[in-house]
Amino acid sequence: MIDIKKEIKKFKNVSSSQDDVFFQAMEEVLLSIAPLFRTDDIYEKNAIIKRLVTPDRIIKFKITWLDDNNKMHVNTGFRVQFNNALGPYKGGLRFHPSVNEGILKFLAFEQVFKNALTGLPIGGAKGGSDFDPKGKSDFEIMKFCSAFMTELHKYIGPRIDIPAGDIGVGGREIGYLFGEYKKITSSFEGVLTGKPFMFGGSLMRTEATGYGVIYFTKTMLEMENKESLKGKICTVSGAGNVAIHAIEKLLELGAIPVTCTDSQGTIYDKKGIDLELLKELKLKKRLSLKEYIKKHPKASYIPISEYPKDGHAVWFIKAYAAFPCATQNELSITDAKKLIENGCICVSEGANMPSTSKAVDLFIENKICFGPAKAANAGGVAVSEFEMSQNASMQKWSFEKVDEKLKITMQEICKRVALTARDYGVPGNYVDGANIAGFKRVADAMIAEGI
Ligand code: NDP
Ligand code: 2IT
Repeated sequence: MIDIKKEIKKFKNVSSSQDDVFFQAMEEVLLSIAPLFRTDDIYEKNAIIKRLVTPDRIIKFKITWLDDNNKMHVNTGFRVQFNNALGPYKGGLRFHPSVNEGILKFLAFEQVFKNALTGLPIGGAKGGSDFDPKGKSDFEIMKFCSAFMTELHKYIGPRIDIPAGDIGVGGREIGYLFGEYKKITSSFEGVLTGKPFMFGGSLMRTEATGYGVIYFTKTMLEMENKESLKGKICTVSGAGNVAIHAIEKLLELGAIPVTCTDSQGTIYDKKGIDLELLKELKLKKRLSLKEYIKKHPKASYIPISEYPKDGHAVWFIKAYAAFPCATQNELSITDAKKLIENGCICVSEGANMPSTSKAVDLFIENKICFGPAKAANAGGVAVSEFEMSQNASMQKWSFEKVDEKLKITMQEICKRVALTARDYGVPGNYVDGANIAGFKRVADAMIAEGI
């Protein structure tokens, strides 16, 4: 019988330093699915582990573009097409200076299981570039997106691979990418999701990930017989697409989200975050969160230079529930200890893998209601799939219809994960539940398709 721990060690020995995050994601999945290998040899016979942790292909390309002063720049672009057993490759694009092959491999790997959990016919992929959108003019963003698509268009298509947004890529970037794809191919088709509404975007795609996290959490709290979020203090990290819409839904449900963060600092506003101001600062003007206290002098701004050692200021604030919605590994073991010490009963991940492995283990040990990213933040990609359906059938669904379908999808994911955890003897462990449920869908499809 296969020894999962030995398999993990083998992969660790051959992985490069860039692969740290990929290894972290892979190890968690492999440890969760170990029990499946004890009762049945079908996965071992079909070499499923090796096949599942190896991406179908990694595409890497050069992007040359001109800034507003006609200075030439070169960046690297990637698309990791990980697995298409369940449907065409699907997943976002990230534009951030930290992007490298290892980060995109981890994100694409996670996407495979996340997309499987939605129950929708989509495989997993991720892409992006080390391009830094900060401080760039609209024209520079447009020129970069055009240059990026000049290469990427060769590898994507509405039945092949459908990219969307992620960090640094929102409606503006998807619009420019779509425009360039159309120009090169002369084809108006649903090759990207998260498009502006006027040319095929779905209503609610912008809100979907953040709203979805809160719908998932609401169901999880009900299933675990915990008090609802109404009237409760919540902490949220991030100040981008996911964080803003998680805060919006929390406010709608009567919760009190008191924080948001960006890469430079944390805002703590005891009265509850001023959502309109946050949207104006981050979505319209793309300014630093520091500006928030100009209008709300009683709120505090904590710069990163004042963060606790090995920790993040946002997780040191007392809260009933915490929602990490910025980036990977932003919640350390020190943060997890502090959250638990301060009486936090729920952590739900809007970002991809925001909690370190040790933090996750501590949450599980302490029976915290923990919603892992691949389940809790699947609402974004689910609505992306709704956008693909609308494009394919030339329809436009109402906001209410998409919202209702999103709600049902998040409830179903939550229930599927909870029931799987119960069936495999780990009730309340949504990490194992999500990994096992996602794995079974993908692995069974791979076996049915042959090699
Ligand atoms: P945005 O680019 O809209 O916002 C990202 C936010 O996180 C910004 O406030 C940014 O700060 C902050 N941030 C980014 N990188 C870092 C970093 N290295 N350190 C500290 N802060 C950082 O991205 P999204 O909101 O779309 O994405 C946030 C997370 O959610 C990511 O993990 C993404 O993979 C995940 N996700 C996104 C989905 C989507 O539909 N967009 C779907 C599912 C998951 P600053 O403003 O200073 O740059
Ligand atoms: O991490 C994610 O799920 C996303 N960035 C969204 C992917 C998508 O295809 O909508």
